[in-house]
Amino acid sequence: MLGESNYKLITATNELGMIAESKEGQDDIIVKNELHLPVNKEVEFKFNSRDVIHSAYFPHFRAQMNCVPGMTTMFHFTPTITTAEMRTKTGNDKFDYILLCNKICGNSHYNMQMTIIVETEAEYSKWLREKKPFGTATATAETK
Ligand SMILES: [Cu+2]
Repeated sequence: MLGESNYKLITATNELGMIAESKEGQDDIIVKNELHLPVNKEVEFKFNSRDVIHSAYFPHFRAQMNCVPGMTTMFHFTPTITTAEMRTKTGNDKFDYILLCNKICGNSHYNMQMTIIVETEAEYSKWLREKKPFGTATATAETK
């Protein structure tokens, strides 16, 4: 369950406009440049936009979804091949799954990209444990 947010609350330290009092948001993890997913587990993506229409494009997963101001769009899928397995399969030890914006949305369009690491459940759990949930006093948006 994701916490509630409002784009009007977006600041330098609250990049998603999270509502601090939202009970569901206390355990939310906020990431910036890298998202980890456990392999063979269904993932639900929900998208919002604070300004214009963007398009979340996952070329390796053959998936794309518009991100629309004022509404939530979503899709779900199950990643079945880890990043490590893909590096072996493709013979490219630098292979990464990526998420890009696929709409020419403005000045920062070139910078709208994120790496997605698909990994084993154990690796994913370890990554998750290292993250500070939104509700902890010292948590701010990760700036990796
Ligand atoms: Cu864009």
